[in-house]
Amino acid sequence: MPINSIHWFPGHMAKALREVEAKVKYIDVIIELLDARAPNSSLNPYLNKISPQKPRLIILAKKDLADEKKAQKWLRFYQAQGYRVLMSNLQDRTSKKDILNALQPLYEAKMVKSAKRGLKPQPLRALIVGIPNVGKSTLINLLVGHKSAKAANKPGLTRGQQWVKVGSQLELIDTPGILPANYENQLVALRLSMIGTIPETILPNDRIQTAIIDFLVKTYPQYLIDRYDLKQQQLISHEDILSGIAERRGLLISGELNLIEAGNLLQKEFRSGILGPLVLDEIEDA
Ligand SMILES: Nc1nc2c(ncn2[C@@H]2O[C@H](COP(=O)(O)OP(=O)(O)OP(=O)(O)O)[C@@H](O)[C@H]2O)c(=O)[nH]1
Ligand SMILES: [Mg+2]
Repeated sequence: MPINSIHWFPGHMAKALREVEAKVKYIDVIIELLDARAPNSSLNPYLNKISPQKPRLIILAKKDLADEKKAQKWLRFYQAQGYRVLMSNLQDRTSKKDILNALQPLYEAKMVKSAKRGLKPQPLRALIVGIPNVGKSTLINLLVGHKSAKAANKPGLTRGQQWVKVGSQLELIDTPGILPANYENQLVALRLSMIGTIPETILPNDRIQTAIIDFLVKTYPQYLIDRYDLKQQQLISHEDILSGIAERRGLLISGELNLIEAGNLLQKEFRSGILGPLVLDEIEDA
């Protein structure tokens, strides 16, 4: 299947953005999640258009799977644009403290504003947004934990938006804003497919696996050599690489090396991070 047959629905994008836009009115800060392995590809460029003025905390999630040096370049890139930026492993409970610390100055600014108007301190209100599978629910669980009670519906807000309390200083809208990925950009769609952040059906597996092999050979050849005991000279052809993997793992079909299974295995291990930490987007792509 040619890559330009990727399904693309501008209508979905418009609807999702309208939903986020409706929530943005009630919040003080947008927490935007990006995948640290694809800090450019996992960005939804239209978010900026609907809320250019809202303070934004960008979290580069899945830090544990990312090539730290390259991800740090992206962190500095977004910082230079004036955003607060953090890199986190959302599965690590200690990340919560860093996130709350990053929001603290915004809370304090809100407190000062409330005090000037003679009001009691109000919690900072945040909306978590990001493309599918980037870690939005994991972040909500990290912040809210198990003990936290749901805040009551607040009268005065249209349709009684549900808020969840995080201590006394922060409240989250309990449903995160799901932003469509920018599938219309073919390179973006390919990279998100490689890390498994967009649905399996967008691109066929052999197309994804070809891209994974090309990327590894070019950027992280040692990962292939180390994980599958390949020789440098095997990295020249895809068939040699897949044959080497099938041989090493005993993947056979009717007595022959099963290259399809070898490709599937590589894809699975690439996504899980077993091969090693990596970043797909080069800073020059920005
Ligand atoms: N290694 C790693 N995995 C993570 C991290 N954060 C989330 N995940 C995993 O990524 C997967 C997707 O996480 P979710 O929190 O369900 O993502 P989501 O954005 O809520 O996804 P949708 O609800 O489908 O939009 C899950 O398997 C999480 O366990 C992280 O920092 N590191
Ligand atoms: Mg979710």
